[in-house]
Amino acid sequence: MAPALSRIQAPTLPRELGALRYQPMLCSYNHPMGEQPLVGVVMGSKSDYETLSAALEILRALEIPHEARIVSAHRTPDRLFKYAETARERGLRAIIAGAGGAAHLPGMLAAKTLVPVLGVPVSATQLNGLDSLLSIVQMPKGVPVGTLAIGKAGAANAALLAAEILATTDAALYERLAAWRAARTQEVLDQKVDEEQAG
Ligand code: RP5
Repeated sequence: MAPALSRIQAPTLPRELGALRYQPMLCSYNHPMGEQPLVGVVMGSKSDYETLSAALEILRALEIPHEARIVSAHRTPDRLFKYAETARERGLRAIIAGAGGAAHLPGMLAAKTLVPVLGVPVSATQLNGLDSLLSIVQMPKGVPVGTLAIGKAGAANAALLAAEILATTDAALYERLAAWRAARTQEVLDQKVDEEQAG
């Protein structure tokens, strides 16, 4: 785990990120968090956990209440419908859905709820996630799924995108996100190249 992920540092923004500084007047209302899950992380199989763990890691680091569930579109369709149908009343504000192969899970969830669905293609077959990417990204007009990159990078970005959605109405989360981004910038600013190693 990257050291900065385990603990959120004070939001000292590098000059490059000055524009990210939180401005209260931009936030018209504020929804501080409670204990109740705001983000649902759903995967088609336990075998997807390694990929989706990248999303869970980010949600934990940003202190966003969340839940993780295994829901298969083709093996547990009734569970899928129930999850999507109850998502809003249970307080979920975003759903991250990862699946491999034909990957119907994100699209079918999106078909049954207006809670935003962020799809993560998982590399699970001989096609290395390309099958899943095309399946998730090619939703027909009218039922959107926000599609991220294949694998762990996509899972991490799905969590960051969910956090950005929540931060539009949560000032404290905005500050934590700004700090997280600042830490990523600082990591690069601190990098040095050993010319011999670089070849
Ligand atoms: C998909 O099939 C799952 O999302 C998983 O990526 C893939 C393989 O599932 P298992 O055979 O490992 O259960 O439905």
